[in-house]
Amino acid sequence: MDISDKVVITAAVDGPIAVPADNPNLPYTPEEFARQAKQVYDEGASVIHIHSRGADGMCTSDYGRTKEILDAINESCPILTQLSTGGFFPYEERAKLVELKPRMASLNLCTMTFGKFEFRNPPLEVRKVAARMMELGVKAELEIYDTGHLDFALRLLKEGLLAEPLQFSTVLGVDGGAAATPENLNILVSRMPKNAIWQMIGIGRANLALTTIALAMGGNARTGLEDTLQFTKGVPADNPMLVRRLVGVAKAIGRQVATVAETEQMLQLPKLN
Ligand code: KMH
Ligand code: ZN
Repeated sequence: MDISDKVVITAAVDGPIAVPADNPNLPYTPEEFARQAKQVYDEGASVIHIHSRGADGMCTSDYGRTKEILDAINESCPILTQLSTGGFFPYEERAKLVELKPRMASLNLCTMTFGKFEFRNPPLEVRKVAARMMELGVKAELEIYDTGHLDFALRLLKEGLLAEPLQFSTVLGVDGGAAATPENLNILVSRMPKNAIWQMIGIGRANLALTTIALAMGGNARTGLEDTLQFTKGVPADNPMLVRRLVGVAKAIGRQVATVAETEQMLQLPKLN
């Protein structure tokens, strides 16, 4: 099979907002992150996107705790780690996490309304962390919630702060970002550079429909409890079942999941420094 028939599946297992009371399957101990990493890897995910969590189950930007979680995942299976620099902690604490050298880290480009939160991404700080990620060899996963975010990423590329191929995540369905519609996805994808790599992140009820559309368009796709807490209306999800369903959709339309080695090649991940 040609590599272009392959699809990178990412599992976003927790996210910055949900608490354990929202869904009992949310991982928060290093052991549980490791166990679920292995489960989603066995289901076909080659990348795991994580937000660090403390012993109380709440999100944290604590450097030591995040290291423990990353180490536990790396010991459990070969899945590629993608660490979030998002969330609602002070920007310097979020930025410092890239020093842990995950293979990838999210990079959010612009400040925005995010449901009931303000998601701060000050332009000078974003530039600093982008430059540091390049130095370290940590690939930026560019989360774009609207067209202006794509334009800002292109500006950073021109400034030499991002390396090609750009790796975009189109995030649709956040209150404060663009709505989860096929039209919005199409606008974003059609404006990306030809050599860009992209995946769909569909928030909430739009998760399954939008990731399915993205798979049919040739994109990569992400799922997990960060993106939807429910499997179907009223039915709580867990991470392995969400990945299993997405892999099933991919296979049904003739796409095979990429292994870790194929993913490294497809995403052109740099060597860590
Ligand atoms: N839940 C995401 C869409 C990130 O991980 O960098 C928002 C977020 C971004 O937290
Ligand atoms: Zn995230």
